[in-house]
Amino acid sequence: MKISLALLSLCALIGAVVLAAPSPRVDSHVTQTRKYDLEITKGYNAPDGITRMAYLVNGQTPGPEIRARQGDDLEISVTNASPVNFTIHFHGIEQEGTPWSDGVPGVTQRMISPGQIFVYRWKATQSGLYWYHAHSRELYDDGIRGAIYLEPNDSQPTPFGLISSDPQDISAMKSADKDPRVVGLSDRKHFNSERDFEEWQRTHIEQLCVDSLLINGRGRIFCPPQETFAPYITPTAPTFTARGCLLPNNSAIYPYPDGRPDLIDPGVFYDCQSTTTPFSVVSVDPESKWASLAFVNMAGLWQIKVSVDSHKLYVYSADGQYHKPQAVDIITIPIGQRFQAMIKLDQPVADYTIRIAVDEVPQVMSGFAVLSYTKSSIATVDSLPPDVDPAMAYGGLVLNNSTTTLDAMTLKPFPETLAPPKDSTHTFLLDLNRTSALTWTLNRDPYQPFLELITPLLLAPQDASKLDPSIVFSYPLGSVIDMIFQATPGAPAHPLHKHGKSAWIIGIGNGPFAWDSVATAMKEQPSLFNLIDPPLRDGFNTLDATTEPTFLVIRYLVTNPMVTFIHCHINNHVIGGMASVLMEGVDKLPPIPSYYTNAGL
Ligand SMILES: *[C@@H]1O[C@H](CO)[C@@H](O)[C@H](O)[C@H]1NC(C)=O
Ligand SMILES: *[C@@H]1O[C@H](CO)[C@@H](O)[C@H](O)[C@H]1NC(C)=O
Ligand SMILES: *[C@@H]1O[C@H](CO)[C@@H](O)[C@H](O)[C@H]1NC(C)=O
Ligand SMILES: *[C@@H]1O[C@H](CO)[C@@H](O)[C@H](O)[C@H]1NC(C)=O
Ligand SMILES: *[C@@H]1O[C@H](CO)[C@@H](O)[C@H](O)[C@H]1NC(C)=O
Ligand SMILES: *[C@@H]1O[C@H](CO)[C@@H](O)[C@H](O)[C@H]1NC(C)=O
Ligand SMILES: [Cu+2]
Repeated sequence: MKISLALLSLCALIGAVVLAAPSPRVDSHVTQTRKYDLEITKGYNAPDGITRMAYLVNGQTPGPEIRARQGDDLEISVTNASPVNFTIHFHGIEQEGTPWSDGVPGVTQRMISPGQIFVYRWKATQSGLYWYHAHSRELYDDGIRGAIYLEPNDSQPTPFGLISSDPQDISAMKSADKDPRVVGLSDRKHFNSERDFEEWQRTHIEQLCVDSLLINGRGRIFCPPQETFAPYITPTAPTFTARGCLLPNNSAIYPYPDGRPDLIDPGVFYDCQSTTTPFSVVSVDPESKWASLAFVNMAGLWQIKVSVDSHKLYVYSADGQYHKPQAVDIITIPIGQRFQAMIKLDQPVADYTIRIAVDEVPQVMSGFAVLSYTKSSIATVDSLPPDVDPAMAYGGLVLNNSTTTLDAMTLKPFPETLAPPKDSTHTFLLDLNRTSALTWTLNRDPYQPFLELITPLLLAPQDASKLDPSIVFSYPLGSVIDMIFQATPGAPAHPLHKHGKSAWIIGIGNGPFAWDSVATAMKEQPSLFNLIDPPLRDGFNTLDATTEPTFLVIRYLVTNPMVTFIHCHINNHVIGGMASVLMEGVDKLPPIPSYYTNAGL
C-alpha cells in the first residue's frame, strides 16, 4: 500500500500532538482492542548536544510507550515513511497464535519497504515490561525503539507480600505495578549504525566506544579527568582515552591481527567535548508510598548497571515475569533485558540521582537522570541534586563493601508452580564463537543478513531445508528443548535473546560443557544446575569467557507453533551472524491470514 506525502506530513503532525499528552494510562478493566499508529521517519536529533541522523517513531526516540492491559488485543499499525526497509519486533511478546506478528524479516514477514504500512496484531497474554524495536541491520540503534507495558490483570498472583506483610504496603505496590515509571537505557554513537558498521569493516576493529549514555532519550557527554579512570586500570587495561575507552590497539580487547588501529577515526575513540544538555526526570508521588521503576536496556553495545541514590531496589520482575523479590542497590542489565523494581518513597521530599554506567571493561562511562518526589510533570532538569549515598562512582565503581548487586541467576519465578519440566526430549549444543574480525556465530556458521530478503520461512517452512543446517533448529510441538550455549574463549558475555516463549536458565558454569546431556552433567556437577526454581526469562546472559570456555543451559517447552529466531542482542554480534532460526512445531502452524501472506508483495 502506497501512501501520499501529504498524508505522511499529516501523520507527523498528529504524532506531535500525541507526544505532548502524558503517557497513556490504561484505565478500563474491560479487555479491548488497543490501536497504536507508529510512523517511522528519518530525521535528526541531539539528545546529548550533538546532532546526528536518527530514525524517529512519531517524531521522537524512544518512540511512544505502548500500554495495554493483560488480555487486550493489540493492533499496531506501522507506517514506513523512511527510506529504509525494516520490520518491528515486539521483544519478549510470546505471540501466542500470531506467529506472523513477531517481526523478523525473512523469517516471519517480508520487509516493510518505504511507503508501506504493516499492521501487527497480537494478544497481550503476558503482563509486565517489554519493548519494541526495528529488526533489520542495526537500525534500532538509530532510534526505532520504545517500551511496552502490559498491566497485569487482577487474577494474577503478585509477589508483593514477600516485600511487606502490611496490607497497605501491598495494596500500594499493586497500584504502583499497574502504572510503573519506565526508565529506558541506551548508549549513543555519533555515527549512525551504517557508518559504524563501515568503520568496523574498514579497520577490522569493532567500534567499542560510545559517546554517551541516555536515560529516556536524554543525557550528556562527559570527559572526566584522567584520575577518574585510575581505579579501572589493570595490566590489560592500562590506558583510557578522554572519553573513557581503551585504545583501539589494545590486543586484549581487539584481538584480530588484521585489525588496523592506525586507521581508526579519532572521533570514535579519542575526541571528547563535554556538553550541558538536560537530564530526564522520573517523577514519583510520595503519597503513593511505593513506586515501580521499569528498567529496560535498549542499547546497541553495552550492558548497563543502574542505581538510585538513597533507595533500595526491590527487584520483583525480570523480562516481564514476576520473580521472588530481592532487595539490592545495583541492577546489571544486559541488552534487551528488563527488570522492574519497587522503591519505597520514604525519603525526604527531594530529588535523587539515578546513576547508570557501562558495565564492561572496554569503556568507563556513566549517565544520569533524576528521581523527583513531586507530582509535577517537569520533564527535564539542568543539574543533578547533591549525592546522597550513591551506590556507585562514575563508571560504576562500587563505593561501599555493603553495596549489593543483583545476581540474576538467583531469581526464582513467582508463583512457585512455574518450574521447568524434569526431563528434556532434545539436546542441542551450540558453539558461540568469533570466527573472523567481522564474523560472530551462534553455532558454527554465521547467519547471513541477506536472508532478510528471502520469502519468509513462516510462509514457506519447507525452504528451511535449503539453509545451512547449523543455523536452523527444528522440533515438534510438545518437545522439551535443552539448548546449551558454549562460549569460546576470548568472547565477552553474550546477551542472548529467544523470541516466542520464555525459557528457564537451568545451568551455568565455567569450562566446556563436557557431557552428552543435562542429566549426565547434573550427576557430576549438581551445583551448576537448578531444576527446582530457576529463573524464567527471554534473555540469557552467558558468562565472560576469557581463557576457558563457559556454558549456559536453557530448557523450554514448545507449546506455540512458530517460526522464529534466537540471537545475541549486541548489534555487532547479530549483524556479524550470531543468530539462528527456530522451527517450532511448524506442522501445527495456524492458518495464516491472507493479509499476512500478501503483505509486502
Ligand atoms: C490473567 O492472568 C492470569 C495469569 O497470567 C492468566 O492465567 C489469565 O488467563 C488472565 N486472565 C485474562 C482475562 O487475561
Ligand atoms: C528493500 O527490500 C526490497 C525487497 O523487499 C529490496 O528489493 C530493496 O532493494 C530494499 N531497499 C533498500 C533501500 O534496502
Ligand atoms: C597503542 O598506541 C599507543 C598510542 O597510540 C602507544 O603508546 C602504545 O604503545 C600502543 N600499544 C600497542 C600494544 O601497540
Ligand atoms: C556503607 O553502607 C552502609 C549501609 O548503607 C552505611 O551504613 C555505611 O555508612 C557505608 N559506609 C561508608 C564508608 O560509606
Ligand atoms: C572494603 O573491603 C576491603 C577488603 O575487605 C577493605 O580493604 C576496605 O577497607 C573495605 N572498605 C570499606 C569502606 O569498608
Ligand atoms: C572458533 O573460531 C575459530 C576461528 O575460525 C576456530 O579456529 C575455532 O575452531 C572455533 N571454535 C569452535 C569451538 O568452533
Ligand atoms: Cu554476543
